[in-house]
Amino acid sequence: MTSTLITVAPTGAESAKSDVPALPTTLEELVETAKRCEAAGAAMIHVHIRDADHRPTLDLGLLRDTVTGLRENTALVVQLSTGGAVTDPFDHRLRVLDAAPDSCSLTMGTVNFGDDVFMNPWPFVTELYRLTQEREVVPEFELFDLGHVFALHRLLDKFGLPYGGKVHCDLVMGVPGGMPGTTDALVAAVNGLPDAVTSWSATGVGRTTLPVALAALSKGGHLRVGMEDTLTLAKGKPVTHNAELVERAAALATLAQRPPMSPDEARDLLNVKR
Ligand code: KMH
Ligand code: ZN
Repeated sequence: MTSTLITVAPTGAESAKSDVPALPTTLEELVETAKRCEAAGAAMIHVHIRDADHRPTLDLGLLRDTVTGLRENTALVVQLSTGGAVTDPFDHRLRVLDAAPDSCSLTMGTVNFGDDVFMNPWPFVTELYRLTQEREVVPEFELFDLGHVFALHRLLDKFGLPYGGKVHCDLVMGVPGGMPGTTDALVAAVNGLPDAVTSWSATGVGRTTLPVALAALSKGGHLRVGMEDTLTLAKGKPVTHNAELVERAAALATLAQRPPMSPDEARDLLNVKR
């Protein structure tokens, strides 16, 4: 392990633009964010988009424009969220693959999500997985809980490897309802990963961001950071641009003797379609 994949998740579906004006919600803001985050060390972008009223949407035309805009302006690996918002119907979430991203998120089970429920029943998980294989899109398995780790064993045993043959996971920690953002939980999850896993990253929501990043680096993992998961750099210090979180992650990774990898290295790591 010589370098670190830094994924930026700049927007998410949970925060309102009116509450967080620094959240990139237009295509112009997203592209500007992507360029600055790439310069700061990000190699992949995890994308949720918003409509003209800054509300989460899975509109296919906007998704396609977003993939095009990011490809034209950056070299980042483009990963579209198939999680969307907790209110998005399954058919809209499946349709995300029609926008032909390099990668997509694929959550391995249902999880309580604050006061809501993020629904990922097994038949949906398997249908989405088969679709990624058919469309040649590399999934990133989102693991919010230890049970999701073992659901990944079941999925790979039954349906085989993803497109490209690599298996990349992201531990999403500290969601109220999922596994906590602690070193102990991270180690338990990583120790339970299937042998077929070739790389993994971790992200800690809210104040678990730093402990999770440090634990991930020391356990040999990669990093996901961004305003989807974290809105403050420290108590009372709001993030004013996603690049600040990427810069901090890059500094930590460099300190750990594992500097950020380039988008081309990330393409090799994940074996996305060229
Ligand atoms: N917004 C959450 C309900 C993903 O992008 O795949 C789901 C989420 C996971 O963010
Ligand atoms: Zn997401």
